[in-house]
Amino acid sequence: MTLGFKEGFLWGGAVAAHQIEGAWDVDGKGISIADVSLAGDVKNPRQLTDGVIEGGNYPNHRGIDFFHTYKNDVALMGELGIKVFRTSIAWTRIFPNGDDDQPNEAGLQFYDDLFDELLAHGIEPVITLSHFEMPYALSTKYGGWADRRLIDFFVKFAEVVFKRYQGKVRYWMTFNEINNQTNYTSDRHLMQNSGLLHVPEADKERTMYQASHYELVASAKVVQLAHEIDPNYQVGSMIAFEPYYPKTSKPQDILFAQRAMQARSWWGDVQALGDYPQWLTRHFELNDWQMDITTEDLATLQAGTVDYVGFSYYMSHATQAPSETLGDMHFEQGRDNIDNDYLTKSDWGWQIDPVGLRYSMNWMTDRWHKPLFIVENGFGAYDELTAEHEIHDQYRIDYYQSHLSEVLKAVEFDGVDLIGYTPWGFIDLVSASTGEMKKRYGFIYVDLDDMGQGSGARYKKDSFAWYQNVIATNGQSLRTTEE
Ligand code: P53
Repeated sequence: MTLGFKEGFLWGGAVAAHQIEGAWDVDGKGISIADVSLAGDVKNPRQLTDGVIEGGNYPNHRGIDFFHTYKNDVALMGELGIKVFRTSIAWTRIFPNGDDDQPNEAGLQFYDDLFDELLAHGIEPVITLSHFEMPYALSTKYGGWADRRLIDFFVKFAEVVFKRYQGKVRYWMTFNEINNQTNYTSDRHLMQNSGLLHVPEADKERTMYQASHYELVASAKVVQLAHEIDPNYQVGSMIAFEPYYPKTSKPQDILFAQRAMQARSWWGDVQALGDYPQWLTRHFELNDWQMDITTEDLATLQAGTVDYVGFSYYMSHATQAPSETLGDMHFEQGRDNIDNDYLTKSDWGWQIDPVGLRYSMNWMTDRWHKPLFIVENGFGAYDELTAEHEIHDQYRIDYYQSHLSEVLKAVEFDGVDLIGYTPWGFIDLVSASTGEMKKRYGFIYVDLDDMGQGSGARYKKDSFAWYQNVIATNGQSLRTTEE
């Protein structure tokens, strides 16, 4: 019997291309949907512009300039001791418009260079194919993922990179946080996930489901294609797992919380089990939506289930029944989320819940019967840089210590099969939800502010040495500080 994390456990760090690379228009790169998202903050949601507007503050145009600094940053990763580095391939570096005939060689070369640099430091790349950065032209020309033709464009992109990086990459994921569009009343989520622009209010929910369906078919095709190209390829889903708790033990609250879980996680059902859940098929019927879901699609979904479940975990939610009778239950995230009195929140209002991570790991394992890979977890916080260039981020260490302790319990006591752990933003980067730099996640501080001002210098935070030790001891160091 092994206790603790298994040998070869994949300790790592995670980022996404558009949040770090910058160089948004360099070497033939096309405009991505992230490139038309202005900066916002905790109170003001990011606005999307029609094309790139002169003088706008577009933080993803800058990122942390990783496109130019990656050699230095990879050396820091080596020092941290990570075994895997999760990033994405910016689709627009390879196919600037998404529907181009030929891939852009300069873009392909950049990732060859980056992957070679990583491998030279003993770090294996883990790659997300689509991480909130699809080609903007696919939105304007086709209406984003609401158009079936996007399936072929995506499969073509995947085929190019699967062939090109064979031997350099083993673990892939198809769509980042594919289920974040549960929050379909938010234009940002419709845009980030599916490139959907200006959808009429009354049609948002249906459009979200239709776009999701095409993404799921594309995902299943790509899983099969990966296995044909290289039987060693492991392709995962990527679900933003946010469990829902009932406010009370009142049966109506329990039932409604169950619907909330179903509504947020059905993408995982399709990707892991190959089938639509019955409540959702019924939901389509009750709404009289003529969904474009063919028998051939259903066969594709069955044949293209994922090898592992990749997921992010930041927070849990609570909810309560909106009525006593609960007939045709309709969950709407923006409306139905309530505070959990037992939890505290980050400065951005995200409820901190380490136990919820163990709960989630059990829930997913019971339901999906796949190995799990925690590909994001972390704490966005304001950091203070001292005059000596130090950052005393004990709050971040506390967050990781408490979450990883629960992960260890899930592995050790509950027998969950976990492949690896890649904390989000091992280096500070541009926030996806707000576009801020000051919502910092890293073990490494990047001296840049929300307007892109600063030296760009990298400084190790206190959490750097802490995580370094966790990796070096394969998680055994987590035990010493436990009460
Ligand atoms: P930021 C919302 C809720 C949960 C995860 O988020 C989310 C989001 C963002 O829409 O995104 C994931 O930067 C995502 C990353 C992102 C990270 O979590 O808003 O996969 O791209 O940066 C953290 O604090």
